[in-house]
Amino acid sequence: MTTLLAATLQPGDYVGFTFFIGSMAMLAATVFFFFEMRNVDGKWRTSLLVSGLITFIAAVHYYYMRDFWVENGTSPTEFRYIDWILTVPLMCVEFYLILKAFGAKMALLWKMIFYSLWMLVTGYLGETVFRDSSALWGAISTLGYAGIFYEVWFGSAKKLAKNSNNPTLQKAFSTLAWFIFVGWAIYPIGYMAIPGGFLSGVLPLESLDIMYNIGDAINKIGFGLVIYSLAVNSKKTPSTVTA
Ligand SMILES: *C/C=C(C)/C=C/C=C(C)/C=C/C1=C(C)CCCC1(C)C
Repeated sequence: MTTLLAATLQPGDYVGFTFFIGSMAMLAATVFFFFEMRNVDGKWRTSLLVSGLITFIAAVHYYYMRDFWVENGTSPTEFRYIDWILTVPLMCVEFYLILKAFGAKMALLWKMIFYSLWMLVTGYLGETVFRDSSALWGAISTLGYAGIFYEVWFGSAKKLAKNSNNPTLQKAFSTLAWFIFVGWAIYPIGYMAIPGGFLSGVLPLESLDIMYNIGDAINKIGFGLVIYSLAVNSKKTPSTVTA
């Protein structure tokens, strides 16, 4: 029992590889976002701080999750959902923060947080307590996902971005909306690998963790980088680029 856990990572353990890569990537991204806070305009610092907190919370959970995986060879479901229940609402906060200057209200933030909690709590139940009916719970969970999707593609968040008349903001917002559409869709695909799920005959159960790990890296780090480039590009105010 004194062996280093890292030493138990076996050749061919691709899920384990993605846990280790994810762990390091989250750590590196956290350092980057925190250090870059001093290089952006004051009004963007909170957004960058939140980006760093998202990857920081994930880095800590990945540290536990990779050990859990190499030790047990099973999905670290609890750590996974504790991580998500903290980080997904923080991603909603990111939307709120960038839209605040253009009239976003707290009600929008609460609505998005409610949708994400709905999505995650019901997803957790389907993955654990009611695993035999994971498909049903996955469908219920998808309603929460659909709520967030609607908000950023058609709802009030979308309208605020549209009315901002700020092309830099609009570009960042639409990239984030694509993350919600394509990046977040990775998770339900992994979930469908659970026995009894729509893809359980096609995907081995290991794909669940591979998909979740890839999804986390893309979405958490990618989201943060979009916010970062928004902050950097917003520096170029019209008065400084003319002439
Ligand atoms: C950083 C973590 C993120 C962005 C996690 C996102 C998770 C989802 C979008 C999960 C969605 C699910 C469904 C839409 C249905 C099946 C159950 C879930 C929870 C995997």
